[in-house]
Amino acid sequence: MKKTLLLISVLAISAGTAFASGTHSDGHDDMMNVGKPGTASKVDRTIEVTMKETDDGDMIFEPNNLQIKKGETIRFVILNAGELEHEFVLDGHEEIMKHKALMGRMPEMEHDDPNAVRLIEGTQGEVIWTFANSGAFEFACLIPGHYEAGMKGSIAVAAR
Ligand SMILES: [Cu+2]
Repeated sequence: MKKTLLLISVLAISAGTAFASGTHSDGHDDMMNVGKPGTASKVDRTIEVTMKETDDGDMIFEPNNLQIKKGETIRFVILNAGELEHEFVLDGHEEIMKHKALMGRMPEMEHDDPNAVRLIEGTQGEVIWTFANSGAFEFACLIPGHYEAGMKGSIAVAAR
């Protein structure tokens, strides 16, 4: 009897794991111009990015200019040191602009995308990302008004 219960729970755990890795795998579905979700065990380096408001009324990312090499897997540790909610969205310029327009129409839109993290003030989160393509990409906060207030940054991915 005990053995049967144990077997069932093992099956349940492995089914859960399979599902989790399925949604977070690096299959073709997750591939974007900017790259794909990275694996924690394959992180090459960590980049810390702080989000905050300034005394001048700007909203910024610090740093706002990143240099990455094609193929690198980066752990972005994002800290919201401001007094408002902010987000970090990683994408190509066009995709950022489309997403921004969508957010303008639906400000309460919640996303659970692997290339983004939304943080309330005083909290920290992370995004692990593999930059599979060289080129110019961006990161931004798409909460209405924040991009215009300065919440954008550039990422240059150099070919090796
Ligand atoms: Cu913001």
